[in-house]
Amino acid sequence: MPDRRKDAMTDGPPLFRKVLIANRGEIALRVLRACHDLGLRAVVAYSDADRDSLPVRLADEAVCIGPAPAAKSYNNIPAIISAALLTGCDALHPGYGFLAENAYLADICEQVGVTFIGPRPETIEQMGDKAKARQLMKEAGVPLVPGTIEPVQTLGEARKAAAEIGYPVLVKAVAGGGGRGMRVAMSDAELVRQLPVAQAEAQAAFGNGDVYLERYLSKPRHVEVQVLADAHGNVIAVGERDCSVQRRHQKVLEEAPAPGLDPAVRARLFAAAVKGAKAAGYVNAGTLEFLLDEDGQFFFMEMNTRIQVEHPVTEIVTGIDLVKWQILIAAGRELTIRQEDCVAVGHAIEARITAEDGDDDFRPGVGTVEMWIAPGGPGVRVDSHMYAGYAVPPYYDSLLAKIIVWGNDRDEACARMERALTETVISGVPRSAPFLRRVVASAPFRNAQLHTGFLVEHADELSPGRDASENTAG
Ligand code: MV4
Repeated sequence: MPDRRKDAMTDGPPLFRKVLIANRGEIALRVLRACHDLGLRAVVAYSDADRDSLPVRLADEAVCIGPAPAAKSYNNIPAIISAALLTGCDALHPGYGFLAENAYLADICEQVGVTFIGPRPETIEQMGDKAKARQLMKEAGVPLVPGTIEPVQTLGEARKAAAEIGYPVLVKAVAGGGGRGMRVAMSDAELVRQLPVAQAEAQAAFGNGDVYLERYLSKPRHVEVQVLADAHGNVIAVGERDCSVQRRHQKVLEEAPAPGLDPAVRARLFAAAVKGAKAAGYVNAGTLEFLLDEDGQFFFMEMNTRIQVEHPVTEIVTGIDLVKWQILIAAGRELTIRQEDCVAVGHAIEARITAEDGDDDFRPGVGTVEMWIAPGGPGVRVDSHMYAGYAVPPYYDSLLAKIIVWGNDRDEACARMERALTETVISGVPRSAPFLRRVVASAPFRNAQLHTGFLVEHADELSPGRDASENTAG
């Protein structure tokens, strides 16, 4: 039996001796698979709660980094660095969440001779400060939502700025994020009332009362662009994703390409993303988030300096293995993919299955998975660390599985997603799959009437008991 780890990627300088995977769940498994595809050995760092997990079982080595609470394990920088050094790792992949966007971890890695598989610490820091990121993109000529760059201090200042921007305006907390601390003002009179409320709210929530103003876009789409940038100055826009179907700022369904996007708008979006990433001196995989309005105008929101949960939809339509490229780029390899190669073929959709009851306001639940029948067949990929008998730990996010489907066109992808979600059986823990199936089967989703308020707007028609054909076991 030949060792698949010997023959892969033997051209060019050696990649890494061993990679530490400082994460858990499906993304730890995804990174492990990329390592194995590249012929690399990997060590999974795990907490007490994940001792029996699938990534630990499939890893070449595993090392315990502490007790179940993330603060003592997955967010514990000294424990993670020690694990890397003790196991002889010369690279570290942070996955997403936890320390993935922690500039300090990236910095320490550099200092102890472990390659951080991600951007430089300075880039992480810069993009982590949303005001700095906006300033940088503005200077680079990437469009921002019309508004103030600097915080507005006084009511007089705010009214003057709002009159220039044009109503409705959105008051946003400088220190905010995830939609917290936003207030809409439809008119000057409303701004007079809302500004002090927004400032007080921001002060209470973030310990910083600074707010700024933007034109309020009424039904924007969330469209983000995946970029890859190597250490030699090559930057490409791999593809865009539409992630408008969100619930309380948590993405629920993502797809690629963005339905109905005018090719000319896509070309401008890609050019803006490449320009922004170049201006940031970006290296590795990253994502620029934009709001897209109804007339095809787009505006930069923020840049994520990590691999994202929804990266597979881009992989599926482009055939580009993004996690593999993260590792190759970190090892100093030059991109061999050119911009012209980044063409979406067909359509991909991802559904996030969580241990939350989609029929009961996404009530989270813990417990042990009794039965898990994964969907399959043509055009179906499942990224999951779940197995029958798996105990869902209460300490971390409740993502159980990502179901990703491909179709020749969006209709076929939707039909396959409906099939996949119908085949899916998860028992023992609450799950969101039946709700997702209703969303995918709904007329507004089929018609791609996507915007960030989609689930709120259609809440009634997506509530349970409206779908006679539902598989109650699933
Ligand atoms: C907006 C907006 C409309 N107009 N900005 C919410 C999270 C934050 N990062 C940006 N957000 C929004 N900013 C202007 N000028 C609407 C949202 C928004 C949203 C954005 C992306 C994904 C889901 C969302 C859900 C509600 C509101």
